[in-house]
Amino acid sequence: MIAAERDARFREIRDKVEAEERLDLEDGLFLYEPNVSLQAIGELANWVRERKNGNVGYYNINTHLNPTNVCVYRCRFCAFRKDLRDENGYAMSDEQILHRGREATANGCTEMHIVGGLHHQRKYEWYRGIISLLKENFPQIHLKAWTAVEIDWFRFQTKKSFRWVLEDMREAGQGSMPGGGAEIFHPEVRDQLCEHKANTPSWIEIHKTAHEIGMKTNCTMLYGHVEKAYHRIDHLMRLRELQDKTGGFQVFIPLAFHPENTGLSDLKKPSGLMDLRTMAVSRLMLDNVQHIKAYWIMLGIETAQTALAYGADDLDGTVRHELIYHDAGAQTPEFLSVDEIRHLISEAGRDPVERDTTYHRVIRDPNDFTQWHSGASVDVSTSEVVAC
Ligand code: V47
Ligand code: SF4
Repeated sequence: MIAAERDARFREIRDKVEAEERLDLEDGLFLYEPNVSLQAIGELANWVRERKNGNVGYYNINTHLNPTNVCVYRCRFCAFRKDLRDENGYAMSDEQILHRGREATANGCTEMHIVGGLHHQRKYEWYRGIISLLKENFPQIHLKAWTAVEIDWFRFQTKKSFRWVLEDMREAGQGSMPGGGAEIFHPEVRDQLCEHKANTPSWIEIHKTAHEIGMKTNCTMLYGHVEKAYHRIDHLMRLRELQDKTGGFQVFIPLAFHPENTGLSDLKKPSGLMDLRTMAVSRLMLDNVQHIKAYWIMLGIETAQTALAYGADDLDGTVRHELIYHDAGAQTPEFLSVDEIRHLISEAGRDPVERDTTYHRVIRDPNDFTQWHSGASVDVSTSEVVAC
C-alpha cells in the first residue's frame, strides 16, 4: 500500500472511531501493519481513553496469593508450574495463607488476587477452604480469585456445573474473577500452547455464567509468542462479542509473553513498540470494555507509564508476592509503594485515583492508612477530554 492510500485508510478508521462506530477485523489487521504510524494509532486510542475515563489513572493496593505451583497441565508458556514430585513444588498451609491475609491487612490491601496450579492431589474442598478461610478472617478484602481454567478444573472435580461451582465459591467469599487463562482463543494457536486445559468455548461459557450470576470478571490476551495479528484481532472480537451480551467484563489486560524458563524460551519477548501498539489496538477494538490495564509487572515500569497515553487508564496495583512473571524472567521490582505508583501516574500527566476491585474510589482514614471504605465510582464527565 502506498503512503497516500495508507493515510486515506487511516483517516477512514479515525472517522469511524470519532463517530463511535465499531472497528471490524480488516480495520484491526490494518492497525497492526508495521508501517501504520504507532503515534497516530496511539493518539486515537488516547482520545478514546479520555472519552471513556477522562484524565484518571487508576491503581489499587493489592497482593497476590498463589496457593500452589503444582499443576497437572503443562502450558508451553508457563515458567511457574511444577511437577508433583519437584523439590520446588509447594502447596500452602492454612497458617501460611492466614499470614498473607494479616500482611495484606497491615499494608492496607483492598484486594487479593488468588490463582495457582491445578494440584494433582488437592480436592475441590481445599480450594474452597482457601476462600472461606480468608473471607472469615479478613472480610473486608475483596477476593479476586480463580481463572476460568481453575473453575473448569473444579467442575471436573465436583462433576457439577459451572454455575454450581461459581455460586458455591461466591458463597465461600469469592468476589470476582481475574482474566487469566484466555491466552489466544484461536485453535491454531491455543492447540500449540495449551491444548489440554480449558478450551475457548469453556473459557467463554465460564465468564458468561459468572456475568449471569452477577459476578464481574476481567479478561486478558497473551501476545508476543507464536500468534499473528489475525489471531489477536480474532481474540479481541470474541471478547467484544461476549461483552455485548453480558457487559460483565470490567477491564482488559493485554499480557506480553515472557519467554525465560518456559517451553518457548527460544523466542524473544515482544518489543516496547509492540506492547504499545497492542495496548492502543485493544483500546480501539474493545469499544464496549470500560478499562484497559497496563500491568506494570509484565510491561516494565517505563512502558506501563507510557501506555497511559496509548489507551490504558489503569496500572493494576502496588502488588506483592507476584510469581508468574518473575519466574518467567520479569525484571520489575517485587512491589511498588503507594507513593511510587502515584508518582508514575502523575508524571504521566494523569490524576491518580485509588480504586477497589470494582472501580469504586477508595477512601482512607487520614489518621490510619489501613482503615478504608469504598466510595462511589469516579465521575469522569468532569475530567478534561482533549480533541484528537
Ligand atoms: O493466564 C503465564 C499469563 C496469566 C506467562 O485479571 C504469562 O486483573 C507472559 O491473568 N509470560 C495470569 N504471560 C496473569 C493474569 C492477570 C495478571 C494481572 C492482572 C489480572 C487481572 C490478570 O499470565 C496466565 C497467562 O496468560 N502468563 N505465564 C509468561 N511466561
Ligand atoms: Fe498450570 Fe496455569 Fe501454568 Fe498452565 S499457566 S501450566 S494451567 S499454572
